[in-house]
Amino acid sequence: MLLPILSYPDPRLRTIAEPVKVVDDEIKTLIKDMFETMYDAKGIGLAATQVDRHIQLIVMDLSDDRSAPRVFINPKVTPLVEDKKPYEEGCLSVPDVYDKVERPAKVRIEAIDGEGNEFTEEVDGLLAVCIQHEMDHLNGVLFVDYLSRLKQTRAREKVRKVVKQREKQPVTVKA
Ligand code: K1U
Ligand code: ZN
Repeated sequence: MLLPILSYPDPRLRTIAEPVKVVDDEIKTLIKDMFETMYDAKGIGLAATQVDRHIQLIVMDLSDDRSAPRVFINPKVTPLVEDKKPYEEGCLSVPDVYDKVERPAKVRIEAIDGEGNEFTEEVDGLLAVCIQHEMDHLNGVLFVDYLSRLKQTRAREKVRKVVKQREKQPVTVKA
């Protein structure tokens, strides 16, 4: 099932997510729906906050062919280096807005996967960027918060236009 994605500046995007208590069938259905929603929106990541579910759950797929789905439940992310790298970020909750954000280049992720198993991983590159972006969502933070006030105002205007345009478009039904 496709889930509606909240758009900036919706105040629900500022909600702090609660830890997941148990990886049960309800969570597994949400994970499935979040993947469907993320793939449909052509994203590489999605936090539960963005679909108005305020629990610590992230889905991600950095592959070109949707072959590498990843689930992060109750993630803890620790920077491993002081060195910060800029990356041109986008966000499904801030459509058509892209800008450079600097984040630590290497991080440790401690999380639970979609089957309820704990894992630890040290990552860099796009995975490090994306997990920090998604962690921010779970903490009510958006990448535009790192930009100037002027850029935030422009982003709000841009999103308002995109949402208005999308509302005008006819709904397409997939076979
Ligand atoms: O959290 C989100 O809204 C998903 C977001 C993840 C992300 C992309 C790039 C940098 C950091 C986090 C997106 O998937 S944005 C849309 C997108 O497909 C994309 C944008 C830039 C590069 C790669 C993909
Ligand atoms: Zn985002």
